[in-house]
Amino acid sequence: MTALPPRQAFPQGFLFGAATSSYQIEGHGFGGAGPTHWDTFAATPGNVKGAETGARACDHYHRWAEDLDLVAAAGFDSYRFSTSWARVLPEGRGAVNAEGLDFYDRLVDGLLERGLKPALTLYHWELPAALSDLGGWRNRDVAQWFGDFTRIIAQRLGDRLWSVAPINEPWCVGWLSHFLGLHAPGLRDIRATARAMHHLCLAHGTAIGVLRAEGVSNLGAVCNFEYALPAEDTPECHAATRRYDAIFNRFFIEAMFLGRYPEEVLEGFAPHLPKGWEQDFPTITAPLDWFGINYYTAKRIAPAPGPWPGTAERPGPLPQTALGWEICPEGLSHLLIRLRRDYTGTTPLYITENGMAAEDRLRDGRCLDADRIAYLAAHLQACRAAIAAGVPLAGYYAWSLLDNYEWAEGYSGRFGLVHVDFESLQRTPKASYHAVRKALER
Ligand code: IFM
Repeated sequence: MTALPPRQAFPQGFLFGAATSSYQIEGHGFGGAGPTHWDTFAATPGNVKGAETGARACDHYHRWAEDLDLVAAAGFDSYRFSTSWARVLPEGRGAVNAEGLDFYDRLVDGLLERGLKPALTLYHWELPAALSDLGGWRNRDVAQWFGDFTRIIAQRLGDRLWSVAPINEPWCVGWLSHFLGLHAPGLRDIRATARAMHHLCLAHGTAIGVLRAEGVSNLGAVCNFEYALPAEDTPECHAATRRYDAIFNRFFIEAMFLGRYPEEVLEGFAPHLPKGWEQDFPTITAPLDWFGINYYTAKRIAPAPGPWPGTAERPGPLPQTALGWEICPEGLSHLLIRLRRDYTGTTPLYITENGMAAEDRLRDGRCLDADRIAYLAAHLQACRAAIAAGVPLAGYYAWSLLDNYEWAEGYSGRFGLVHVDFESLQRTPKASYHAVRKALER
């Protein structure tokens, strides 16, 4: 069986963590949280496998202490988690749900008691339904609403957080949810997409400004990236790949670091962006202390008939995960080297998510996920290759601590280092968890 590279194979101080998100594990039905657009999206036929929701999920809301014990016992240095906007502000604005804020307060203290660095993401996709009613990410006011939510969190938790990022994977919140319609709110509309993607950038910059004003430090951003390759070596495939890459990989990082949107995206977005969008870049480019990269897969791109962007995905030759994602660790080193060169320079980088879905089953009380160990080993080696090439990579978070609610896949996409039985809610560390624990020994 492949072994994970040990802690000692990385530079001194390199940080290892496990990542989760609120709606995917907490149990949104507990503790007075307000409804979110994921609840209504899931309740609409055809959107989510089995119409499953995060109402109970892993019941982390009640079992958080046991879960943090698992993080600490694995030898991780940090835990990446998120705050649910609707748990703290059930209507998205106005009255605070004290029980919700207290929950995160206990969680942060619980992390510190266990010697774990709390790495917070403010928003990991569960928009309060009341704000969705007002247009959600399509409404420019969302930046201010998000800023107000950020201030509440900063004032309560800011003194104890190790790091903060405003929004997880803005591509998913924008493109996947408003253009492809595969995540809440399930729209397929270019005007909605252009506006949502711009407002995500504005909300990101607004939140960074609020956090700095509240004295919170170590602020970053977390975007997802795919290694985009032409399906064939033709000019048409190369052109389609450039468009795909500009939308997926360049839009947000280019806005944050260079204060512009890629020309290839403006070809489609220009008529639909909100008036005066260019004036928002001073807010969007608020300086960052670090940048987080979520990486899972490569994509083979070909042209497609029809309107912009005219791109299609083709199957590739590499082995795939249970969700059909090609396993391509070299794509990670390639992206890291490229992002450092084109955007982030000396800014420290973190892998804020990386992992794979597998059809994990318990047999005799054990889950032998050798495929996940091989996946993690190969991607950690890709990190080492990037470090050797001069990339200032400072840490790696595995996605995810627990099997959890995998959005439109319901509970079928298991990404955890720890198996969760969704009937009994029993946690069972998988072989990958034990492999991580061994690799992280000091
Ligand atoms: O489960 C998700 C997570 O919420 C965001 N990044 C990708 C993961 C796997 O799909």
